[in-house]
Amino acid sequence: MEEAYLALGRKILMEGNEKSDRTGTGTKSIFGYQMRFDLAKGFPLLTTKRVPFGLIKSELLWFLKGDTNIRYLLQHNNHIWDEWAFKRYIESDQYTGEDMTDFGRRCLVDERFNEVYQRELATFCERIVSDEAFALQFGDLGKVYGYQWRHWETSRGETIDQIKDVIEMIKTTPDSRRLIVSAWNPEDIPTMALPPCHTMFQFYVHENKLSCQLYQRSGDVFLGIPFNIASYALLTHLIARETGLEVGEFIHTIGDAHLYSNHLEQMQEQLTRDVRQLPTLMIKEGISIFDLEVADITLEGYTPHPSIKAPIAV
Ligand code: UFP
Repeated sequence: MEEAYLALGRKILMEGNEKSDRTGTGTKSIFGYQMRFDLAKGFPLLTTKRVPFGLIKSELLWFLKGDTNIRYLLQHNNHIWDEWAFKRYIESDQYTGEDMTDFGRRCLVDERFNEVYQRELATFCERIVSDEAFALQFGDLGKVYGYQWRHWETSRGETIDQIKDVIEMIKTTPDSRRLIVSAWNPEDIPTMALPPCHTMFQFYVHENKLSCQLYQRSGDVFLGIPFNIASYALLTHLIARETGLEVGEFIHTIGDAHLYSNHLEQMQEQLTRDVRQLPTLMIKEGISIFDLEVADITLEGYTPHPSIKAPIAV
């Protein structure tokens, strides 16, 4: 199964179009790619490098709770969304520290700046956790995934809980071809810290098995995609459990699948490693999908190769 991911990395290295991008980093990219993972055969968390499953769990539970404030993530030691909230903070008139414009790129090339940036970011995160009012003002990322999944706003001023609705539809009309959750809300894009990358997903039920297909508009193949695969595999397990079904396939369809120019060597290194046995997912029985906590979800038999460090493009 992991082969499907490695084949994507190999293909981009060999055939990817050199393309400039929003972050100024530069990428190699291809357009339109699909991977299939049979979830009955194991949980698709990569073994050719360690992928931090704890972060994937807490982020997905955060989405499922409908939360959009990084405070919950920080309370679970999850820092994957920090930069997006920090960006909003430094652009506000309340930020009085050193100029942080373009921090994503500057911290890679300027060591002194990186130190100041790390200090400012750490102070920001500490304050989000300790100061609730500050968290309310600056911890919120706007109408990101959790908001669209659980509180989609209609023009009539009502809200749509897409996750509750899709669970109900899977139970009552499993043959439906409309089992869709969309995070892509054109009206809200301008207010979002990051327009959704995983834009919509659809479920399919056959022989008591639940499959899920994701359309991801943009995928950072080295850093983002390994997370996204595991996150949607976990979501498929959670929804299957909630609807009394077994797991089928997770099908990952990607629009712009890219490797950043400063991830090429890391991808090459990963491709030299041999694939190991996939882990098994364990979820505590008898707890609703909306009440699950990180400790209720565990992995058995995850013995990956060591992680490979790479800079994140913001
Ligand atoms: N990205 C992912 N997966 C995610 C996520 C972001 O790969 O779940 F949130 C990457 C894709 C891209 C960048 O490299 O983040 C988003 O930039 P853009 O909006 O310009 O596509």
